Amino acid sequence: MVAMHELFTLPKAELHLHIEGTLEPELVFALARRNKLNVPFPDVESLREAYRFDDLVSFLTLYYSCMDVLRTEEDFADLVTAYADRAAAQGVRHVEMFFDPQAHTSRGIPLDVVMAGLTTGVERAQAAHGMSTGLIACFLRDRPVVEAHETLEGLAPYADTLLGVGLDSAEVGYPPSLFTDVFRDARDLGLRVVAHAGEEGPPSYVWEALDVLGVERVDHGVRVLEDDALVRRMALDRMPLTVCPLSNVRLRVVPDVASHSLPALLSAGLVATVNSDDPAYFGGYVGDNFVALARDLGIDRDGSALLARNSFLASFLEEDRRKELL
Ligand code: ES4
Ligand code: ZN
Repeated sequence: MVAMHELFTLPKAELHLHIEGTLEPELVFALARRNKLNVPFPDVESLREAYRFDDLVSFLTLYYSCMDVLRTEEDFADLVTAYADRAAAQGVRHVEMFFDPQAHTSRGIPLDVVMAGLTTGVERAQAAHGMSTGLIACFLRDRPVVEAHETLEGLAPYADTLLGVGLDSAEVGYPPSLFTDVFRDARDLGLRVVAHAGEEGPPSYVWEALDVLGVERVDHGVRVLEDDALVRRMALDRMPLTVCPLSNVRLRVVPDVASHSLPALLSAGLVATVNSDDPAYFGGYVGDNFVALARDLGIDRDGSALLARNSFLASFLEEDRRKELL
């Protein structure tokens, strides 16, 4: 069996990572102290104990509540630094990082504070680890569509700093087509577009993400296997999927890693990648996801190398950097 250290040193790109989902309980308490805030848990252990979820929505409740400790530019910069240090130790050479502007602006944190902090953080990651980065702003699909439009207006001055936009939060009941106009405007600003689809939602949401939003990559997408025509379409287009095995287990999309459909996605000819999603909440960073796949699904050295290669192919890297990393 392939050794754990080999999977950690294997160079890879991470393409599905919510920076707010890297907030470890220790950092929640440290930032609360710095900002003179109360945490509604007595200590780190009891907060970590609360990281047990029944589904996506039960996770999101805790995820949005913990991020209340993120207040200042330095908080956002430190969050990115803590992630980059851990990710670099697990072989991440390039990351396309999601953030949720509305989760901050809706509680009174100005977008310029968020952007300045994240920018400082990614500059530090580049300097410390030679890690390249892209920022992807996600719209919260369970909030009013008009708010997504306002958010894109707020983001427009940062279009040069941003890689793209995405769509996340509670999926079922919020089909991608609600965001048709927002995504058209984002594409007009020259932004790359992705969306979460087919995590808990049906294959029809993936069709909409492709045909209506014009996404260039599908986040999660594990439910595409329920629709043969969709699988054929995505294989033919080499449309990448950002799969998050430990997330799928923790949010009960699948019962365990051993029954994950990643091998079936690869056999169907899809460009699947492995990612950590919200590593502080789901029990591991991207290297830990590779280790779980090796242990529980028997993914060997060649399989892991293919997944790492797919991560660079599915990235939005510029060609010189892609060649350097491949
Ligand atoms: C998320 Cl796992 C997942 N799905 C949808 N939205 C999210 N936001 C943060 N993590
Ligand atoms: Zn996600």
